[in-house]
Amino acid sequence: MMDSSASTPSASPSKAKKGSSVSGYTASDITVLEGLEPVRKRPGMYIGGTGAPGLHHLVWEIVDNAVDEVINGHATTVSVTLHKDGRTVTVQDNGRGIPVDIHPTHGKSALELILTTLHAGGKFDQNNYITSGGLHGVGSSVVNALSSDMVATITRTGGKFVQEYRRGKPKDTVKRIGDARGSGTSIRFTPDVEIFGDLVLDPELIYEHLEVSAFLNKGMKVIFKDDTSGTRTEIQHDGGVLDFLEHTITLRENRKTTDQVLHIERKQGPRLEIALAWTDAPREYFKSFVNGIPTRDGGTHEQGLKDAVVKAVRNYIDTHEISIPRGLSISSDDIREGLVAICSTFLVEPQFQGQTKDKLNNPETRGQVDGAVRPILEQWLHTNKSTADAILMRIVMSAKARQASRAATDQVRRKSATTRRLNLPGKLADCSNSNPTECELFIVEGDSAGGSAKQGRDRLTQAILPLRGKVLNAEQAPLKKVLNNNELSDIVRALGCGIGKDFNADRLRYHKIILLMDADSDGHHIATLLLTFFYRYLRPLIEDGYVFLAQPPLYKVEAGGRTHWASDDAEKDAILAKLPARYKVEISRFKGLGEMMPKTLYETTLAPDKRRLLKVTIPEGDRLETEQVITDLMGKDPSTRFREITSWMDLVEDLDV
Ligand code: 2B7
Repeated sequence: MMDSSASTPSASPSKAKKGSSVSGYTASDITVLEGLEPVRKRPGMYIGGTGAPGLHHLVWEIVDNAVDEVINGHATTVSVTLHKDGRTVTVQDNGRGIPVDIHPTHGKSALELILTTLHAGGKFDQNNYITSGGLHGVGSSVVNALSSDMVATITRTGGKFVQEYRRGKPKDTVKRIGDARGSGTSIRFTPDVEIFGDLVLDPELIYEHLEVSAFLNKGMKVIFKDDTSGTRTEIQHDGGVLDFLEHTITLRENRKTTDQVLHIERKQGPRLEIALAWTDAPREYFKSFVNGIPTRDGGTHEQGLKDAVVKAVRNYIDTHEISIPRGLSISSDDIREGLVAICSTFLVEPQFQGQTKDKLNNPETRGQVDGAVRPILEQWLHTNKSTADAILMRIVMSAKARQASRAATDQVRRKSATTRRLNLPGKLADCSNSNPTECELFIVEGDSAGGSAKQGRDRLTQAILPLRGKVLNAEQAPLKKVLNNNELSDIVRALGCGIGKDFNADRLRYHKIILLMDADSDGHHIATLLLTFFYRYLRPLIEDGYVFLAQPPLYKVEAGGRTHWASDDAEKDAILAKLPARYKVEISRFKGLGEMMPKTLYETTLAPDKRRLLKVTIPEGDRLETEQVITDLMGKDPSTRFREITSWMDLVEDLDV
C-alpha cells in the first residue's frame, strides 16, 4: 500500500475573520432574514417531500452541520441519539458552540436567528466555509420549522445556554442555565406529526449515513446511540476513503487483482481524496462524493479520475513497450473493467446537474482531478512493477474476452434477425421489442397521419406502416398482381408471415394488426380494401383474431374543464346529452388523423389502456354470407356494392382490447 499525500500539512483552516470577536465570528455576521412560514406551508420545497426520505432529511441536515464543525477543524466528535419513540433525535458536537450573543440590530441572539430564520447563514460561508451536504449549513431552521419541538443547548464561554422552540417559534429568549467547561452544540428535535404523520426513523439508514460521513472525514469520531434497540456504536475510520474502498470491495465480495491499493490525498487546492484498486468485478464501480454528498451520476470529478486512469495506463504501456497480443486493441472500457474507486472532493461552489442533482458539473474539476491523479498513478505503476504487471494482465484479459464475445454476438446476429430485418419495407417504423405476442402493427393511411403515429406511438411495442399509394382491390386480382402492388407487398413484408403457399402464421411478427384510417368515407373505403385483401389472401390472420380496426375520434368535445372524444355522431350526441346544461361546450371536428397532435393520437387511439379496438371476425356459421358480402361489396357490380355498404360493419365486433 502506498500513500501519496501532498506535502502541505493538514492544518485545520481557521475561520477567524479580521475584525471579528475572539470567537472569530459574532452575531453581526448573520445576514438576510426571513420567517419560517413558507417552510411549513411547502415542506417539499425544502426537504423534497414529507415521506420517509423527507423525514430522514431532517436528521441529515442537523448531522451535517455538526460534521461541518469537524470538517472545518473545530470539532472532533459527533454523536447522534435516536430516542425510544423512534422519532426524536439528539445531535451533539464538540465544536465552538453556536454563538449566543445578541445581534446589535435585530436584538436577538445569533442562535435564535440561525434557528428561526430562513437563509440566515454566516457571512463566511460565501468565502471559505465548506459545508458537508445539506442546505449549505442553513438547514437547521428548516428542521426547526418542521419539528413540533426543538431544544438547542450550547456550551461556550464558560456557560451553558438553552433555548426551546415549538413548531419553529422560540418559547423564550436564550437562557444561561449554569457554568460549563468546553464548548459544543447539542440539538434535540421531534419531527412534527402534523407534517410527517406517525412515520418513524430507520436506525439502519441513519447508521449508513453516519458511516459514509466517517469514511469521508477520516479521524472524525461518530457515536450512534440507538435507544430503540439499546445499542451504541462508535464509528471512526482513520484510513478515510482507503477504508471505504476496502469496505466496498469486501461488501461486494470482489477480490483484488493485486494487494496494492492506490491512495491519493491532495490537500493543496480543493481537498481531494481518492482510493482505487482493480478487482475481478465484471464492471467498473465508482463511488463519488462532493462535500460529502453522493454524486450517484458521477460528473466532472469522476470523469477526471477516469481520464487519469486510462491515460496513465496507456502511457505505461507505451513507455515500457509492453507487448500486447497481435491484433488485440485495448479500449478504455477494458482498462477500467473491475476498477473499484472512491472519489471524494470538497469544493467551495459545487454546481450540480440533472433532474436529481446527482451529477457534478464544475468544468474545471475534470482537469484538476486528472492533473492530480495521473502523475501519481503513473509513478505508482513505474515503481511497483509486479503490481503493474498484474493489472496489465487483467486488462489484456478483459480486452480478449470483449473481442471474443463481440465476435460471437456478431456471428449470432448475422445469422438471425438481420437477414429477416433486411427484408422489411423502408417506410416501416418498426418497434424495438421482437416478441410478436407483445407487438402491434398499425397500418396507417397517409404520410401525415403516419408521421403523427410514428411520433406518438410506444416505440417498444408499436410499429407503424404508412400507406402512400393506392391500395389494390384484391377481390378482383390474382396473387401475382397483388404482390406487384407496392402497398400490399409492403404489408406482407412487414408481417413476415408470407402469403399464398409461403404463408406461415408462426412467422407473423405482430399479434395485433391494426388498421388505422380516418373516420370518414375515404378512410372507410381504404379499410374495406385492406379487409378484402386480408379476407382473400391472409384469412387465417382474421380467423385467429389478429386483425383489428382502430377507432380514432372524429369529434373533440370540451366542457367543464374536461375533454371527451367521440368517434361518430351518435357518440358525440350521447356525450352532449349527458353534460349538465349549464356547461359551455366546445366541439371540434378532426378533418383527418394528420391534424391530431401525436400525443392526442396516442391517448385517444393508440394507448392500449385507453383506446377501443374493433376485432375483425368472420361470424361462425355465416361464412357463406360473409363471402357473399365481400363479393357484393368489392366485386364489379356497383348495385350490390351500394346495398352492402351500410351493413359492412357487421363484420366487426366491439371489443376493449
Ligand atoms: C451556517 C450556520 C448554520 N454555527 C456557527 C458556529 C458553530 C456552529 C454552528 C454548529 C448540529 C447539532 C449539534 C461559528 C453555522 C452556525 O456559527 S452550527 N456549530 N453545530 C451544529 O449545528 N451542530 C460558530 C463561528 C464562531 N463560533 C461558532
